[in-house]
Amino acid sequence: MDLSREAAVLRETIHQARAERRTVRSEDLNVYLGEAYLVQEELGEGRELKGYKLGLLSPNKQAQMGIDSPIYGRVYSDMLLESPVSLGRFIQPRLEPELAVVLDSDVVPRMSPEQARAAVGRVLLGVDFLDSVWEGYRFDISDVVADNASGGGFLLGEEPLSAPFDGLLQLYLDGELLTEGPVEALGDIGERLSWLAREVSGLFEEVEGLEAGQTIFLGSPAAALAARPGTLEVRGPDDSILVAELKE
Ligand code: 0L1
Ligand code: MG
Repeated sequence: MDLSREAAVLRETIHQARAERRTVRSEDLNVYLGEAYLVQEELGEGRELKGYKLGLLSPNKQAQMGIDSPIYGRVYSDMLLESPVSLGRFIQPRLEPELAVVLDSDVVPRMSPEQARAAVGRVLLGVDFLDSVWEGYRFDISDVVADNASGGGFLLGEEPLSAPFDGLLQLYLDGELLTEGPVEALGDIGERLSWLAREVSGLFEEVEGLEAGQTIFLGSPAAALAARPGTLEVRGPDDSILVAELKE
């Protein structure tokens, strides 16, 4: 499908800013949300899709952005990182503690939340390295969706977590607790997955929901925090811990 002139400008703006690793000011192009997702997809052309991320989970943040559901971005193979992580690869990185699921079987549109939940293989700790081309993270909803929901990179924990998935998700840097939030704020995993399967299929005819093997980052219940070098620890349910080194 051809993009409108405004959406094509948005795509080029993001493409250039990412290529030159610099920020840019939002221009109020008034691209509608569906087209912003098309821009997101076009900007990922040629990269290997490994899953999705959910963002803007909190109803307060959604209301500020004029939406009433989360957004999603795409997770490509080059975004799955390992320690040590060099922060120099990003433009203006921020960190969020998250949970992620790896799917054992497909989640097709119209599956019930219970069926979607049954498709979950492993639940893992994760870190979302947000990165945005938009100066100071000032954007409208279409800007941020087109820019892959500020998707920069991700870390995944190694040990699968056991239910119940409750308590806190906490992020420490050099031993200092910097941000945290309740796992409960992530919402029901089955509902999130069945929603996401419907959304990706509704917009892209060639996509039949979510596929076995894909990793879905479920979003964060904690405020994002500017990244800096140091020892990163994420602590979560079941005494789980993910440790990584962040370098300049
Ligand atoms: O992962 C997220 O929840 C962030 C989505 C985009 C909004 C932002 O960059 O803060
Ligand atoms: Mg996130």
